[in-house]
Amino acid sequence: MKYLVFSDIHGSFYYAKIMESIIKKEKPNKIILLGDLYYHGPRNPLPVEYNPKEVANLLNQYQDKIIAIKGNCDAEVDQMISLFKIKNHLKLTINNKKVMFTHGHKYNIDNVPSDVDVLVYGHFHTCFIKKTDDKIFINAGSITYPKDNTPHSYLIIDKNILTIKDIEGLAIDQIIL
Ligand SMILES: [Mn+2]
Repeated sequence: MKYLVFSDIHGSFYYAKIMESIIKKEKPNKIILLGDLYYHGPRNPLPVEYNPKEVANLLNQYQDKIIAIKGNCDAEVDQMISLFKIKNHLKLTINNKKVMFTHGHKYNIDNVPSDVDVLVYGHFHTCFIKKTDDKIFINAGSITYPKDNTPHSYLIIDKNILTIKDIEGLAIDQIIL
């Protein structure tokens, strides 16, 4: 299985189109969206080509591949315009490791859910891979609004190899489960 993981699009049609070009190049089996799909949020400036409706139209074309997770900026109306379900969390088992996908505003490196080996999230707009004694934390970053000099980023999960890449396709960090 190959997954592409994107987070925090925040309504930028410009970066949604870049995301689509990455999808066409990488040909994943599934696309995991870690939340904050359409609304820019009151803490952010308006993103490049802010157009939530066009972002929804683009995402809806991939409805069969998308697994979406709810972010703190995602409202009830966002589910209404989406042809895919927006859920609270996703749990997968990869190479016998329990991997949980969540937005990150509730569960993150400072509030770790029990019974999880790997926690994958977004929300903070900074990509990283951090390993502790018994857990792994991965932030996919934000495709639209990276912070703290991190790149516009996403995560590729190809079998048990997890790679953070920038939008040029350059590998930033990698971990093998
Ligand atoms: Mn968020």
